[in-house]
Amino acid sequence: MRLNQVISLSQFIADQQSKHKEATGDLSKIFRDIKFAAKIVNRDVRKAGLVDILGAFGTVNVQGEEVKKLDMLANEEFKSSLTLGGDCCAIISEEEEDIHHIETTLNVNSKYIIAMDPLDGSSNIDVNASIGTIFSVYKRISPVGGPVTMGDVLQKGINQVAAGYIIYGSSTMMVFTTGNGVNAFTLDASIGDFCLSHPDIKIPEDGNIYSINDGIYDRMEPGVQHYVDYCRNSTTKETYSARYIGSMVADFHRNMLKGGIFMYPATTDAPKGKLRLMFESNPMAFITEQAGGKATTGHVRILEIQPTEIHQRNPVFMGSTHMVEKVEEFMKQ
Ligand code: P6P
Repeated sequence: MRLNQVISLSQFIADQQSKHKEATGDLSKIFRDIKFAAKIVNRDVRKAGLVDILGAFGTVNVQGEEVKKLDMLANEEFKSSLTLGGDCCAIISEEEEDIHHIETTLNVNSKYIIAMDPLDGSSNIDVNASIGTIFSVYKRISPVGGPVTMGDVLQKGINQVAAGYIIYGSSTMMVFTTGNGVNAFTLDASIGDFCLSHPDIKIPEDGNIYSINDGIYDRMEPGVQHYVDYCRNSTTKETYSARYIGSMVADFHRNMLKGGIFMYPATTDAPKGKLRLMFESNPMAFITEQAGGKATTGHVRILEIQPTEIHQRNPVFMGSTHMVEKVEEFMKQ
């Protein structure tokens, strides 16, 4: 691809910013910081296979340094980049119990809050399966300059200013929305930048891929079991394929491009499901809806849920609209 055909992530963000006269450029700087950390995490993830050289978690490597688990490393990388960038006043992370307040002179006067799962699916690293970073951007509600409150971080998903993920797969891609559709950028290591590769992604209304952990079938509610049975016994005209690798970003990304439904239902032993509202469900639901799909708990729109706890969980059904509506029908019966 000739250089003059490439739209870099930085250029795209600058173009988007120019369309909003009121934009201050702070959100563009948040994306700058996320992009920087993503490139560092990408480098570390790609080295993970060299654990014998680098040393496994909890050991001391050949340089005499403590080796951190990659998800903890990713958490530190994103926190560090967002702190140094100066435009984020607080972070909530799947890796941390409470709000991480950023109170440097610059950051304390910024208006953006980040919710992130720094490295989702990290149990897949050892088997070299795709993993990802998931993030949401919110504007604080309480006055800038004061302490960030729980009300600032526990906002409904409809309040997201932006949401995205980075997938560390056969290629490294950054996929995000700022409320004007979904665009994907692929990292070109030779120039060290993300380049627009999938403009204006739309999820097909129908699909034939259903993604769910079949191993929890017996613990699912009957309506979800009936939908899985429906997919398994599909007639010749609607042949379904089961695709599930146990890494949400990878399963979600495939379904978004090809059409399909990703499900993590409530079970008898986990009545709220497994996935976290603030770090997985809300960002992926925002992206889903912006790409023309549907994202619910099987009963209510995910983006309308009023959070009450940082780490709360919820059942997840998201992807092709007609497939989500179909499972909701079974769940109503
Ligand atoms: P299970 C990874 O641990 C994760 O949070 C998501 O990325 C993934 O979709 C889900 O859990 C897999 O969970 O119970 O099917 O292994």
